[in-house]
Amino acid sequence: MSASPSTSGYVLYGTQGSGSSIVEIGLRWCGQDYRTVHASSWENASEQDALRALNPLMQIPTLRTPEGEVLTESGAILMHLGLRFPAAGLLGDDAHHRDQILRGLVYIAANCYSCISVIDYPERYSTRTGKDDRDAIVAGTKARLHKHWEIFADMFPGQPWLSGAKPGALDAMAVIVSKWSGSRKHLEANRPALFALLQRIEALPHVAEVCAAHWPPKTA
Ligand SMILES: N[C@@H](CCC(=O)N[C@@H](CS)C(=O)NCC(=O)O)C(=O)O
Repeated sequence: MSASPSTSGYVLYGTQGSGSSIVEIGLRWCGQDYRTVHASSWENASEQDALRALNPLMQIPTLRTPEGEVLTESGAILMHLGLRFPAAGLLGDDAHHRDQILRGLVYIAANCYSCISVIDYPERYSTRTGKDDRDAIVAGTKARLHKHWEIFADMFPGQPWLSGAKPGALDAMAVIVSKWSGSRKHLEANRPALFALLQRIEALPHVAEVCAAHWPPKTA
């Protein structure tokens, strides 16, 4: 991930292919300058001490605001950006859409992103250490994750975007979290309308740029 020079803007801790991409989309939609710091819990050759000092969970995205405040939790960071830069419209343009965007952000964080953590680190969620036990946790959690996306699709129809008349915070969160653990493939087969909407979100200018940097097209 390339770092854009900034001395006074936002500082985003993250790495390629991770949830820090959610915040990059939000920052770009708000026209905010930011600098990235390469850090993750799984890359020893990254700024792990600095990340741990800001976020003891060592999770990314972790964001330092221009004022030096530390923000974690992707949904909360998008809410912060939406409230601070209302003209960008991340939280919609009326109370009804705002309420549904907040609901959707918490839904994805609580029901989808949380499953990704279990799938990535099943050993954290079991007292059993055998491979079969881990495999069973991963398989069960993946099935539950896909169910959660189906329910999301039924509850949050595009109007025409997930955030309402314009793409916003819910679109940024959904487009990235749905990239993991076979969710898109599952939606393609089971909820094609949401799958198509996610493709449209991914084609939006700032989203396409961020996704190309985080998931570079494979060269044959
Ligand atoms: N609840 C957090 C979850 C963040 C999260 O799980 N991030 C992953 C990367 S996409 C992470 O840093 N995992 C490392 C770990 O848990 O050790 C959020 O919504 O931002």
